[in-house]
Amino acid sequence: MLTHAITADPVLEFAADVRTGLTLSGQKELPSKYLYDDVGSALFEVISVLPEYGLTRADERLLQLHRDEAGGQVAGPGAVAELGSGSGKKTRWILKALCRRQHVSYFPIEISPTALAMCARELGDIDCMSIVGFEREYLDGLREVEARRRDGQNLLVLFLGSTIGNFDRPAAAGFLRKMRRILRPGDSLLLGTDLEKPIPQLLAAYDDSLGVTAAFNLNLLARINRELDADFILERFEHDARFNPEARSVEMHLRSRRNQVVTIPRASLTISFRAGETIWTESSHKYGRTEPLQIAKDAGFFCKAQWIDQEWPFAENLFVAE
Ligand code: AVJ
Repeated sequence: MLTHAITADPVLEFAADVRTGLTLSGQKELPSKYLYDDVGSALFEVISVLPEYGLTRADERLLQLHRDEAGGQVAGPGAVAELGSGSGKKTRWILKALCRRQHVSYFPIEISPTALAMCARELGDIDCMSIVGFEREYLDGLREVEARRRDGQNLLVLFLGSTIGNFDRPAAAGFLRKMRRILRPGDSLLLGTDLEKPIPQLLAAYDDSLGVTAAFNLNLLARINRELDADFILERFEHDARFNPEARSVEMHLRSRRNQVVTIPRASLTISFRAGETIWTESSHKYGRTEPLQIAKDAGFFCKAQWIDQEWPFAENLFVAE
């Protein structure tokens, strides 16, 4: 796979973001994208097969069932861009369906080089498909894909697994508007959105009995130790998953078990935590069934189809740029 990587120093950027997030005057926070280093990406792969976390299985079931209709959007020689390709496992169904009819250019866009490599390994054997990976933020990557696509080539954007749920509602709407401006009329977007469900079920999905999600969350502190020479003692923090009823999101926090001071040399930072104080590390917003349709409409898409999984309420939305 050909890969276009970013040139800026990722460790410096990480240090700057850690500094900004941990010196906020109110709630401390860290950007959720940093959960996905090699260890975090591997832990998420485990989360996706846990009994409590039905989200990935629902996504996969819907993609498998509706791959032909989803792929049918891309007539003629096609291009597929995937935002946050992860392991590439569930994309396989769609790509194979498309490749039966035509040559496909597949452009995974990922900030994690490991995930990109995993995805190339997983999907590299599909005939009639070329892969060019972009180690970029989503919209930057999409702009590059847009610049490279040939005239007359239809583009299908995949944004699966309810990754959009990591944005709050206004940011999700803004993201779809920006995406729409990069696309051409007739291009399509397959968007996976996790739906609202009973709170105990949601909390179990983000605080599983094996402790994998806790490890996934705590790994962010371990990563700061590894990459920024910090001295977080992991036992002094605990995983906390809670439902925020106003935002309708599940939030992950890391709670300090005691008063303590931590130093992060490569971010030039010494930071104190009060007992019970938390670092907010991720939000996963849950949607009502028609909410994604409204957000997409406001951004300039029309809805071609929506498929819902009955076992684990989750919606796969097929939108077309107007
Ligand atoms: C990969 C962002 C969809 O929010 O459900 C899983 C990440 N965090 N368990 C999600 C996650 C905790 C996941 N997404």
